[in-house]
Amino acid sequence: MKNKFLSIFFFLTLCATGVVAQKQSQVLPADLEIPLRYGAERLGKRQDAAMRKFRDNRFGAFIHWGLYAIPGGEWNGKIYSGAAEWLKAWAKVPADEWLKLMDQWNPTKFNAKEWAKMAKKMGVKYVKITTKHHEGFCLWPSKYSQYTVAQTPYKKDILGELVKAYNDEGIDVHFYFSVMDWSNPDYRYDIRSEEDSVAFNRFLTFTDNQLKELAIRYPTVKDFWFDGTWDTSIKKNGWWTAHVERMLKEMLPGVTINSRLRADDYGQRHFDSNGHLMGDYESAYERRLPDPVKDLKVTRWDWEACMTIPENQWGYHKDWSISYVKTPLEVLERIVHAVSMGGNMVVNFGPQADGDFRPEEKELAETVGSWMKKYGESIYGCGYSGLPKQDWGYYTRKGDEIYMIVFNVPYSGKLVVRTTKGLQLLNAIMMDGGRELEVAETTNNEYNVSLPSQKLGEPFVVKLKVTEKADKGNKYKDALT
Ligand code: FHN
Repeated sequence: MKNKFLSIFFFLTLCATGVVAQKQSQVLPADLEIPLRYGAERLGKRQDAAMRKFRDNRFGAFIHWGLYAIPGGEWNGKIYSGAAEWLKAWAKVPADEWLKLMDQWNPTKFNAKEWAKMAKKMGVKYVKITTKHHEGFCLWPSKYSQYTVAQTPYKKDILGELVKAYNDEGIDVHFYFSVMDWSNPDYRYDIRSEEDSVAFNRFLTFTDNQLKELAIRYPTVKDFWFDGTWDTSIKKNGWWTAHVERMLKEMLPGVTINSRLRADDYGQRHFDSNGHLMGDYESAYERRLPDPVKDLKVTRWDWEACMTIPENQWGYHKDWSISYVKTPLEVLERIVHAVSMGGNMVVNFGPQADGDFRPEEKELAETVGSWMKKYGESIYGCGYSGLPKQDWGYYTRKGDEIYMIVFNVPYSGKLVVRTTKGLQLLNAIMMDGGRELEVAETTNNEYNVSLPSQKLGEPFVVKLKVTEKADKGNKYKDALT
């Protein structure tokens, strides 16, 4: 298994950068479509209430918490700069030795209610929790594995406590689940023999059992976010990914599932061989975002991006000085960028082994949270505006209200708004304080919004009231919902 880590990591990077997914999003003409048994379950965006809630939430937090938080990127005195949750691979630690970390799992500062309060204050509408990462350690007492919280000094069902605490604060819970499992000897990277096939089928049954267990134990879960699904073994078993999507949707009506789970009959991932999105939303934008001018095609489907605060640390790493760490402002800009293109954004947190969060993460949660408190109206329930991007920042939109989220104030103090044909700007108001701004139409479909002369400080929002006369052929109009 070990010697495969490197190639897996390269492939994983391709998946993470979305190269694999993006290449496959060219839709074939209907008469040339290839018949598929395990392709997309549906064409176009899902429009039911659960999906609308997923979309309207827009802003979420990711929690990567597992045994890797204990060494925090250091093994036998050496600091590894790769992602902390991959330390087992970087330091070539055998599975049985790695899993001995369970004896040290005792997060005495863990307080689910405090975590939920922090999330609420940050303004996130949902939290994605790693139920099980690649290492195989389960945050719930799974009866199908010996590597769970129940077998640690801590003993308690962490996942159960978190689901309850977040739900009590009105926050949706999504489950991250890694199919690839380094603790299970039946896992295979490829199927090359009858023995591989038998072992891998046992593994798929084990995975089904764990998924059913999660769905039964925690029925309020709103979403399953699959990871560790890039190996040839899984691509050769596209039927299984389609089966999992159906199984979970039958067990939990309304549940949403990410595209990363899926492979079709020919092993195509995210988008099937006919170019149709599989699962309910595209999930390949990891630590990067679509270009706001060139990549507008993403507004045709639902999508969710996720990002780390340092360059590439998901689990807790004790030394953040090894890479660039984004400022709260940079994180905020990425959230706004995603929403402006009709996507969701999930910001990752890697709690410490003692159950507390590092100071940088607490500070970020505070700063982003106070901005959301003032301007969250321009994020939640908002999406793509249909207007061409301008240098001052990003637009988001909810019906006849367009929000200008301003990151760069031009020297002129005037914000250019170029509208699409038929869309008329009625007024412009500073969201903070409610002051009406002067609007001058400069040429057809172009306006200048004059900012007040006082210093503006943090990114701020101008709310535009617009009216749309008729659809004048805006090709992304469908994306406005
Ligand atoms: O290998 C994982 C990584 O540790 C992390 O969980 C991210 C989150 O999107 N997913 C994988 C890489 O794509």
